Amino acid sequence: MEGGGGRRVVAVGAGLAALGAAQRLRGHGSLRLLEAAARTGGRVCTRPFASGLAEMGAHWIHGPSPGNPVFRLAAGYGLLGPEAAREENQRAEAGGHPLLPSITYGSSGRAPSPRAVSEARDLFDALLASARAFHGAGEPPAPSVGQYLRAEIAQRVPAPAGREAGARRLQLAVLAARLKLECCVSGTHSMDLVALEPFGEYVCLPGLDCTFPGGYSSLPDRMLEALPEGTVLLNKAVRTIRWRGSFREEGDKARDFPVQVECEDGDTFLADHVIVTVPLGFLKERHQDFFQPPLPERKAEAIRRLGFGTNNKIFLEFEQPFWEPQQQLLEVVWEDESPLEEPSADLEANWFKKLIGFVVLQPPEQHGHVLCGFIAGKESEYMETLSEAEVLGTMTRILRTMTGNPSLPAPRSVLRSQWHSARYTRGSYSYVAVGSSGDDIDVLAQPLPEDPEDPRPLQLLFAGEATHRTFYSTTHGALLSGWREAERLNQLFEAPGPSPRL
Ligand code: 6YU
Repeated sequence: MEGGGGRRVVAVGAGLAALGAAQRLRGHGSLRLLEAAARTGGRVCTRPFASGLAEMGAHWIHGPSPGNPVFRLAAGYGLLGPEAAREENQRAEAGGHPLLPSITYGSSGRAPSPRAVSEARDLFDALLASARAFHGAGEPPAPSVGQYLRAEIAQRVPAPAGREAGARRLQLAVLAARLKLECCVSGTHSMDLVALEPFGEYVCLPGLDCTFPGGYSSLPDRMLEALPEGTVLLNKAVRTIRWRGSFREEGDKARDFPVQVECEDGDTFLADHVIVTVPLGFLKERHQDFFQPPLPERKAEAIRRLGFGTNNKIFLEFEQPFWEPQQQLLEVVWEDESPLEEPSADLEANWFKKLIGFVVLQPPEQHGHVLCGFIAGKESEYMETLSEAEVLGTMTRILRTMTGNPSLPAPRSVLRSQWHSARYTRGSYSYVAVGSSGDDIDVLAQPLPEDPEDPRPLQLLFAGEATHRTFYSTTHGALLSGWREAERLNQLFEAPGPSPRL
């Protein structure tokens, strides 16, 4: 393959963006995917846990409906359950959140009034919808989603006198919990970091979020099976991409390539085109020395400005459930918290208060009695530095407090994700941060060299979730970005003109 004629294409990474590009690329001479990890799938990563499976990364298909390419692909491979296939399921508008029957626990160990909880949530949902409406508005009322929401909350939940004070405190505590949930959704430490004006540019597709009965990894596994053997090289971390060069293969002086990809193990790959699909977190940390020559300033700026934060999961396996069979989401409200007050900066003492609660893995016959907690931001990054035993101990303490049952049995086992420590990811997913906009996403996606008349076009192409303007942070955004870059190359290969230099 290496010695053959035709265009040589290398993709860096083997997550959904790179696998998607590999699926769609036509007419190339050779294609190699170089993946740093020992597995494909990237941030789609299913692991065995308890008697079932745990999704360490992507969990749901967000908006499983015909407009979602991950849904179409997964359905075509027969990877989805009967629920997802139902037409009503595909038509339902859930506004980007999985809709699950829930119960709310208060930090005092007493259940807060369901009516008060649902009123506060309705208020929050209305405010969030109004935050999305500023997209395209010249002058948004605040720079960030968090500042806007807090200003609205201060106005709409005024300080009452006397007996009402307790009800207001609960309302504020529920609103604080909702803000933390949004941090998980946006993959950020604080909604104060998420830009208000572009917030509504993210598109929620219709459909009730669904999971993969055989694990999310069954999708990249199937995509991999369809590729010729040897296309993906695992444990092949790329150290440097040299572009705008003139590189020759030993023993083949006739042909020169504009790009050389050097791996950490010393192997090199020459290419006409390299599709870079590494996560934005990796680019933020490494772009200066990863590309030689360095990226143009405009692209480097976009990398710096766009946001990339951490959302982690904590799986807990129980001998017996302490929740009712119909409950699928256990939410946690810290009754002394308020969005109008600064959260504690003492991570060691308070990291666990950022946990939003737990999703119950379904069905129990497959998974056992397993809860999946979600935690975002710096607290989540701090959690990554603790031992599993420490995480399990803290989770046991929280659950005993919340349920008001000091002898609640401790979980039998624990498993947590550590996306911020992951060297080739450095966080969970992207968001449009204060000071950036959707234009930065487009700049990030722009191929190089920038000059369309360059005689050696499309040396570097950029794919990955953070390069999709309306579906960033999702698996469908990643897949579509890979298809987009493959199509860009297909058009080049199929364009009339001089045949590839051999
Ligand atoms: C979704 C969901 N979901 C939870 C958690 C995480 C993510 N997402 P990849 O990283 O996959 O591939 C790049 C590869 O490159 C990788 O394998 C590296 O090892 C490799 N690499 C890096 N450096 C290299 C080098 N030097 N050399 C060689 N190789 C190198 N998405 O649709 N549903 O439920 C979740 C969730 C904990 C971490 C998610 C979810 C995000 C997706 O997982 C992610 O976007 C894609 O898998 C990325 O694919 P890729 O190919 O781009 O990169 C308004 C507004 C709000 C906006 N947000 C709303 C949606 C919220 C997103 N959902 C999150 C929720 C969960 C639970």
